[in-house]
Amino acid sequence: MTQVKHYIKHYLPLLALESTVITHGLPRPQNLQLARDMERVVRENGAKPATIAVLEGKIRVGLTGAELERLASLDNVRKISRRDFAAAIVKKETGGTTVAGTLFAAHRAGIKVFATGGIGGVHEVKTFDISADLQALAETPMIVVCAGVKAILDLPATLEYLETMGVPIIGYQTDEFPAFYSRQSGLPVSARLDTPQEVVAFGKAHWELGLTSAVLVCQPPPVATALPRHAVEEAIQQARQEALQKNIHGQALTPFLLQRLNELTDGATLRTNLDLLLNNARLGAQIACAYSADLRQRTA
Ligand code: PSU
Ligand code: MN
Repeated sequence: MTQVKHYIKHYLPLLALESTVITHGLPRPQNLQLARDMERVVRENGAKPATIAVLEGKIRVGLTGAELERLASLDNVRKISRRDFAAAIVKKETGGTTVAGTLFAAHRAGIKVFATGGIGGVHEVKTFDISADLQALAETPMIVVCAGVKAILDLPATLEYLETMGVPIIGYQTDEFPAFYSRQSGLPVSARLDTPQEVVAFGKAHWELGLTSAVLVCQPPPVATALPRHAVEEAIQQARQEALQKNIHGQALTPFLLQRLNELTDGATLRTNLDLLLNNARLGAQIACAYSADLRQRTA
């Protein structure tokens, strides 16, 4: 039995982590460092990390240190959303799973809690592009910890879409939807919760009704590296403009925008991105522990 299966069987705390952030979202060498740091933070907070990816055509839930290192070093790997699994399998390819892809594989493996940086969402109307993350959130009963929607996206439109799909938007210790790099967006959440136990109780109430969507837990980026909105707004506009001019679209758009923002802000957005990923890994692990404690109590 694999370690992950052992954990599931005994209701021990597991936290799923995605890998597109490693293969496409962050530059080298910060990507490998971050992947290792996230796994460490999860362990320090009492849970087992399961980073999810596709390696040579096999869906893998939980990677070894060597596998993580190899994934972080590869060029031209596939970015795997739900539509891409079969392609990677039949072509025996390797790739990083997006939020949507990770939700699919983690749920299939029996994992209940997942942490990421920022989910995908609706891009500006000029580049009609709605992330598959949103549909996956609508259909997958898991707790997903994030810092909101990546700020390169249309936040109000993304919230409208999630509302239509019935996905609860939880503000973690906040009444406001965080804006990924910034703590404020001026947009409301659908409920505020303040502890991991409250999040678990909310998820149980939601799913016991027979509702089957994810519960999106939105935690603002840490105060120390959070950026004021006006400090990133100009860079976001410029990066979007360049993407339009260069005709960058589809799966390449989000990675392009993130990389350009990092360059335009002299690394400030990258620092915030790394920080919030670790912060979300910590909260994800705490929620995984609370979920596991609740399950063990119920089944004792
Ligand atoms: N969070 C980050 N950086 C990232 C991502 C999330 O801090 O790069 C990734 C996630 O894997 C998410 C993807 O699913 O960006 C969104 O891509 P798209 O907009 O093409 O669906
Ligand atoms: Mn997209």
